[in-house]
Amino acid sequence: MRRKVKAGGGWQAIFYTVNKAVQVGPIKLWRRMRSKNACKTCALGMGGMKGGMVNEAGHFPEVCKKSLQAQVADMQGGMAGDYFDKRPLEELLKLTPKQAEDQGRLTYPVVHREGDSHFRPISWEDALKHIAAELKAASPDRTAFYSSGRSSNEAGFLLQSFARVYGTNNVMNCSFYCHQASGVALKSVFGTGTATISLEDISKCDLMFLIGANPASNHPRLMTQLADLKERGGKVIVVNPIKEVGLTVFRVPSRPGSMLFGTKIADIYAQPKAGGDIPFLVGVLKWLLDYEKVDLDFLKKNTEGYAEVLKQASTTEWSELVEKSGVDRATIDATARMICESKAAIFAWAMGLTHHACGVDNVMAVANLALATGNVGKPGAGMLPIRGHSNVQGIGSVGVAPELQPKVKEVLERIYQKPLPETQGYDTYNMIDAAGRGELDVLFALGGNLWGSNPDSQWSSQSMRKIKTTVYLSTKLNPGHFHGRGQTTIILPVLARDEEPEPSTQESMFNFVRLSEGGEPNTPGTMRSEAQVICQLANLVLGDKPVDWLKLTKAREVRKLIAEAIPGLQEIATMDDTKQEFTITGRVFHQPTFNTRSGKAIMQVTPIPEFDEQALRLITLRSEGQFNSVVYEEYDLYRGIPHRHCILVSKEDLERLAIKDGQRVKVRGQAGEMTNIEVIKGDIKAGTVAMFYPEANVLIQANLDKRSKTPSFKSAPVWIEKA
Ligand SMILES: Nc1nc2c(c(=O)[nH]1)N[C@H]1C(S)=C(S)[C@@H](COP(=O)(O)OP(=O)(O)OC[C@H]3O[C@@H](n4cnc5c(=O)[nH]c(N)nc54)[C@H](O)[C@@H]3O)O[C@H]1N2
Ligand SMILES: Nc1nc2c(c(=O)[nH]1)N[C@H]1C(S)=C(S)[C@@H](COP(=O)(O)OP(=O)(O)OC[C@H]3O[C@@H](n4cnc5c(=O)[nH]c(N)nc54)[C@H](O)[C@@H]3O)O[C@H]1N2
Ligand SMILES: [Mo]
Repeated sequence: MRRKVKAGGGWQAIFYTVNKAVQVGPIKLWRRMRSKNACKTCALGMGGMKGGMVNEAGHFPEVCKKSLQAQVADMQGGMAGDYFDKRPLEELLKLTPKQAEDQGRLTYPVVHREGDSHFRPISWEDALKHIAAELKAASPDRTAFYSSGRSSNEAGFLLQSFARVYGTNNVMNCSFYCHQASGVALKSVFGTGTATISLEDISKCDLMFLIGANPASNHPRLMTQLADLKERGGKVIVVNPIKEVGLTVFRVPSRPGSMLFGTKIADIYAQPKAGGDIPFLVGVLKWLLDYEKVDLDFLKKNTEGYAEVLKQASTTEWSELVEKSGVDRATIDATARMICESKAAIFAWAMGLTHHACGVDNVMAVANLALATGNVGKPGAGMLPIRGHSNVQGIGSVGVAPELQPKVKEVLERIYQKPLPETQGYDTYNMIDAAGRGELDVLFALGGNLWGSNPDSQWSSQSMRKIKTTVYLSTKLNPGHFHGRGQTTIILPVLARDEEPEPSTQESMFNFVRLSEGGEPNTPGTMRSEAQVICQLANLVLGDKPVDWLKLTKAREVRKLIAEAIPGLQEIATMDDTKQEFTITGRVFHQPTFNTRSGKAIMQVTPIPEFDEQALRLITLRSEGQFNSVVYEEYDLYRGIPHRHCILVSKEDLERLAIKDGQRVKVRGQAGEMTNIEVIKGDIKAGTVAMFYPEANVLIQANLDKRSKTPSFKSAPVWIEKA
């Protein structure tokens, strides 16, 4: 029998917590959760100098099941010394994401060479020597440096500095597959790529417009904020093709009333087709125009380009907007009415908007609506991209991206006494593409699972196999280590941030910079800190002049350089002594003066995207029990999906295709197919289906947004075939 909960949060989260605490020892776990380190999961941010489970407003206890999952997983025992002797590559290639995660902590470096039957242990010294020799032999433009968003600002800064002093701009981070579309859109509209609000603003808004995001699973602590908003009489509008149970009713574990009765979250739940957000948002704007509810004074004073945007809304027919969005007139009208009744609205979104070939336009369409109602540049209102990894924003801030701001480049050239490369660096997709063309000799990956996050898994495997030397710095195994192997593959075991000998810093999605004090690993082994590994390698490749890289293993020294080079991060230089955490200045807008040349927001017309109407649109998403490509639980309790090889299909599509709930089918995509997939009937918009990432990446052909280079992971054409 399939289990499905009737509300998000609640007892299941508490039972899970107790269960996990028993596994690793409650006292040990409590100490680790309360240690002065930034939380490892999402970028909502908690922990740091105020102690674990405390948010930036100082509120305690902030608890979340995901945070525990990540913590317990890092506290697992280490893999046995003969682990790899006992398991040939053939066997490792069969590990599922969950199995790979459950093998335990990596505690010693291993290497695999093309043709070997097994990975085998290698000493740190030999591993680093080998990597250094390969880097020295390679031309820098044939190498690439990737970082996930879990690493610290210090490790990220060292990584990009090392890569650039060595000679390449092929530096990128996971945000190219994540919020890059938000960054591009926000930068072009407001002149800044991040949230325009602070955490405090959420407690001042009276409406949250939540589009293309599932915080019930992925940012659970945001649900506490939404429950509070509801309690003080505010409203929530959800726009999502899937009726996510946790966005309907949520039981906040730390609130007795909410636990008992559940807090109703969505006042309006609009279900567009996947990729149907632009016609929906333009429709809302059209209603506001029709009823003279657009704030024209605000637009005239504070924006450019509004006339064209309003003209698009007034000249597009209702029939087209309703048809292409999949949302009926009554829901569009109600949404518009609720927005104009609000005094301060926050517009929040995540991957449901960015993972499309029209990702940048999607975010611009939200910005247009926020501006048309005067909801940016005042307290309690503004734009909130709900970020992914705990330090993905910081990794971008410190320059782990193909392009540096000219001023940052200038300072770095002074620090490192060397002109830095002028070439256009690879973004994430380009990097795999270059590998496929045989143009990559070394790939250095600081965390993450590049293979698993990439569309078209088979193509990724084939492309990555052509890289001469691939290096992964990881805490635990994932299938990417094997399927994304190079001709030589080296896996280096690293410490998590709360185990590092040196303090490190992280930036939340509210531009708040936290200090993590580090700590001791729970598992014995030869793991090193990420920063240490980068410095040691840089020393072997570049020597100690003009920069003494080994001196930079002292995090305080790195923070001095970050403060000098990165605008807004000056205070980081003295953090070791002051322990003062801070908000990066110039990003939060409580006045409608923006960082663009004219100081005005630049509104832009968002064309209505076209889709292949013959195909189903596939959304690939996260289950309730996973963190990106890491799977903790096979069952998705929130959606009632019993395992990972399922496809969520609407009642209408089941009838149209004459298939039944529970039936096994073949799902065909542009890049590949998956067989023996169980059909699950669910409340999802007709024409749209959903499967789990990363497994479903075998189906998806890379169809990139032109401006952000983000693949359309959430509107990929697929076809269901009866087995
Ligand atoms: N527990 C947990 N927390 C996480 C993560 C995790 O994997 N697990 N991952 C972290 C990372 S890196 C990220 S980026 C975030 C991801 O956070 P989310 O973006 O919330 O994650 P997704 O599961 O990708 O879900 C996106 C939501 O968008 C909806 N959606 C899909 N397509 C469309 C569309 O076309 N229009 C609209 N309006 N909605 C759509 C889906 O139905 C789903 O509810 O979470 C971070 N936090
Ligand atoms: N089809 C599809 N594809 C997607 C997405 C989707 O929704 N659908 N989402 C995209 C998104 S939003 C993102 S952010 C990317 C995710 O891309 P990545 O960030 O590259 O991938 P993760 O799965 O988060 O990486 C997990 C691995 O990181 C390592 N790790 C964990 N903790 C640490 C640590 O402290 N230090 C180090 N060095 N390593 C650590 C472990 O080995 C673990 O297996 O995937 C993208 N790809
Ligand atoms: Mo992400």
